[in-house]
Amino acid sequence: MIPLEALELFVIDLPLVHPFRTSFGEERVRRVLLVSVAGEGAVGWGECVASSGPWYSYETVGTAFHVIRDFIVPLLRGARLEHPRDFPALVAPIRGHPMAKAAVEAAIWDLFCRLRGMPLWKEIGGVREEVLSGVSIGLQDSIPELLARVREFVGRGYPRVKLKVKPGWDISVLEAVREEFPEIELQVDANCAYRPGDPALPEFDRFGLLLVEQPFHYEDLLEHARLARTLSTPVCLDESITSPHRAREALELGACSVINIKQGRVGGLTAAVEIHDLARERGIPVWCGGMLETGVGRALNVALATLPNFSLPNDISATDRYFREDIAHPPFALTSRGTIPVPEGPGIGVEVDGERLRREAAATARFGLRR
Ligand code: NPQ
Ligand code: MG
Repeated sequence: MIPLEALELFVIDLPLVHPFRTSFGEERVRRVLLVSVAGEGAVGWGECVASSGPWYSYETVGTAFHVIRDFIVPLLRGARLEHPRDFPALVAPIRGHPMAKAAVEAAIWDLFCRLRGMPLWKEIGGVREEVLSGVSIGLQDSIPELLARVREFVGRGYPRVKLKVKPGWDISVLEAVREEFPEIELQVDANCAYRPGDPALPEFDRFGLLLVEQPFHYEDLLEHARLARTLSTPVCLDESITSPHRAREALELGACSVINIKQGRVGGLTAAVEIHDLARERGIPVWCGGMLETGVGRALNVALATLPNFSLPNDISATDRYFREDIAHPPFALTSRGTIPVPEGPGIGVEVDGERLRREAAATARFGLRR
């Protein structure tokens, strides 16, 4: 049985090295919620991928704090878990709130693996010791500024670039990027910014893109299916895939031919692996998305992306693409092969700077888990 003795929550604000802008807003500081679960002298860590506001999804740092404190902790008190995979059933009575659940599940996976002296990536059946890296570049004020950013990241060795697009910031941008970089692996992410019938959509086929990510509203699987039938560029879903159930629906409808997997968005690592397996059975490639994670969440993404069907480059960049000083150590760095190496240590393989967390946290809470 997994020894569950105490759960702690920490909210911390980490300044980003560069503002990150999407079709739903701009972030200059990453407000993060970290979860630790302690037992038998070991501590496991999880990061909640919710952000400060309900823009990417309805969850926020505030709602996740509330749901963990008032609903997940009471279910966890005295709970008997043989394996982290038993956690989703325990929290199933709570409807929704996948990011809150995922953060606690992640801390339990890390604790479980650390107690066994086992790296997490091996425990879930990973097959590689480095994962393909990629960089996501936010919306910019002008095309010259965007080109300078692409130049910078290509120069640092990123083998794949993802551009944020929205109506009015799409075709002219792609023409300019393709003119200077005719060969780089390129893909676009609209974060739901388009309406069906937008004249830019069929134009995406001119640019040799790896995929187009989440063009339409997150609830609209049918319009994605319609687009997927007419576009030769693969359609990938992100925001729409909120569970294994929804992934099955999307694949059945032909709404996508690629899936972006984020363990937080789908309710945890167990659900993420389930979606990976389902996609694999159907010949659908997957890749790991990013949520501006600290080293805690980044390490979990790296472990997840070692699974066999993660065959496209991931939104897993080096630590210094986002933060000057991470809360977890050592930082992740890019290899000359355009990959991120998988840490060797037990659990997620990074160590959290607990002293700094306690010193700088904007909020903390501690809960005993024994009956
Ligand atoms: C995506 N991420 O794939 C997301 C969206 C995103 C790396 O492109 C704060 C917290 C700001 C989470 C901005 C990337 C965010 C965020 C964008 C997630 O759609
Ligand atoms: Mg996305």
